[in-house]
Amino acid sequence: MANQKSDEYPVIWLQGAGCTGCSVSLLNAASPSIKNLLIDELIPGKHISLRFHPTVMAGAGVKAIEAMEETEKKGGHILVVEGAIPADGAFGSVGEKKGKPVSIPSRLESLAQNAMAVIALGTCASFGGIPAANPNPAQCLSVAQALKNKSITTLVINVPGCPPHPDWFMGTVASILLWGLPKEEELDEFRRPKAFYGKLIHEHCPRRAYYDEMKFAKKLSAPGCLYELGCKGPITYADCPLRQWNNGVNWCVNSGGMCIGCVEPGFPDLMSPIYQKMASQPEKKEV
Ligand code: FSX
Ligand code: SF4
Ligand code: SF4
Repeated sequence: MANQKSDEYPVIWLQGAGCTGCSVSLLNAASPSIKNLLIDELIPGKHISLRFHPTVMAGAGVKAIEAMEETEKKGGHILVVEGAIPADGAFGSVGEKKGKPVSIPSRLESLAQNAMAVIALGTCASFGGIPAANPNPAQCLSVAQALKNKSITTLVINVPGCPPHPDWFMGTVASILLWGLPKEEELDEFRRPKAFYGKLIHEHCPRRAYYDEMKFAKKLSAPGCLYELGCKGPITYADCPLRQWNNGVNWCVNSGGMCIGCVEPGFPDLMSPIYQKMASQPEKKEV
């Protein structure tokens, strides 16, 4: 259990345009579990204090917003953002000020100003993801782009995945608690921690021998490499084949599906049509 000598890291969790799958994925964390994260010391002598989370907090209404704003005023918190940032106005708000709803972008702006760091959790927050897919009706942006537009320079760490693996989030937070903010060389060109996103799926895939022998599956769940059915493993960087999902039970390719490139910038447009062989290797750009 966290004790009085334990260093406390306040965390505010903001939800924008997403499906809450990122939170659900984290709730399924096995080791450490969500209980370890919220109640125990994530690493000896250090624990996080989750001050605001729309899905899991017991509080609601004005009191919950006050708790968030008090934390914001003190500064130094870790801001976790789940979901893309829609245009100002009618697409979503978080609490009120003087009886008027506070839009998601304006809430992001004030919460990010004094934060120690921003973790953009999930592909929507990291790169725009599904809400920003063509025709992007709510004009969604990634967190990094939304902050850049407002000249806010707080460090943004992208932890993409639709949804992200719980370990990718836990590991990123644990690393901040242990060693402080990541150094530039620990993040890739899309601000993803290399520790989790440094390996190409295709290089560690158990079906790779089929690919090398050009033995391609004709349908999903059949043996063989899934490349001709549309697998995006050759352009996707994540450690899924090694880490696996659901507490190490299985992962997309091994379960007979394929990698749809869910951690990459431009997903899902760039990876579409999902169930079609890639015509060429698309160029990825941060949104
Ligand atoms: Fe996006 Fe989170 Fe995909 Fe969903 O809310 S990363 S749509 S799984 O869960 O933001
Ligand atoms: Fe590469 Fe996908 Fe084939 Fe695996 S199934 S070898 S990741 S193309
Ligand atoms: Fe996403 Fe591909 Fe990993 Fe599946 S294998 S979770 S689609 S990166």
